[in-house]
Amino acid sequence: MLVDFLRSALIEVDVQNDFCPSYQTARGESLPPGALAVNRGDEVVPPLNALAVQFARRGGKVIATADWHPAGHVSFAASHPGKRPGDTICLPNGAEQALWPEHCVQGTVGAAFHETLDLRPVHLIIRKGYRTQLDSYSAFFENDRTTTTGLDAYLKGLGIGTLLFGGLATDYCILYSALDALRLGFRTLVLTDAIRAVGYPEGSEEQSLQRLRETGAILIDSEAIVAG
Ligand code: VGL
Ligand code: ZN
Repeated sequence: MLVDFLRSALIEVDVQNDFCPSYQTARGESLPPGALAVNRGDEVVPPLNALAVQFARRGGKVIATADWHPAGHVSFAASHPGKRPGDTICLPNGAEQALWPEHCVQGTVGAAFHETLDLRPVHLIIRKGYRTQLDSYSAFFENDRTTTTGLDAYLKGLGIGTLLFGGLATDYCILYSALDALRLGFRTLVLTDAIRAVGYPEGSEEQSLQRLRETGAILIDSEAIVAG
């Protein structure tokens, strides 16, 4: 068996409206594209839903993460006079911070999970990036590399050794979450049909997949898990 469900968790990363393109809700309303819409971002939902049901049924854990920023967050270009999305700034601690459009502001429609994401099988929701001066791409550590979300301890406490990642976006939150997972000693699978990339800067999707492969992640189609 590819995955021992009892010792595995599915991590559904940031499947939120602001990362999704325009779509029709179940009530027939049209939602505009999210503030940081990822091309075909909503396509991650069907494979994630299918796998989440399998996980819940077979005793695995399902965790959803959410980017959850306060208004005026350090990662918003609008918080820095004269800066635009795509620019970078140097933080007081010397680290580089990429600047984005305002996105996933706490409590807004943009920060809500995409309405087609099935939350019934989800055991735990991890919110990240909710400190004004600190961004977080990884589900494990905020970008200062020391502030923990508690996810590592949760998983280790349950004896979970294998993680499967899907969601948004390949070149940011998936990349940094999966790299941290590898560093923390988890067997790390990235679901190639259940991720989509921002694609900025150019080539970032291919570079991210390459880096994940080189670091030891297993890139695999989610159907192989369901079938296996
Ligand atoms: C993300 C950019 C900014 C992500 C979050 O979820 O990949 N990307 N904030
Ligand atoms: Zn963000």
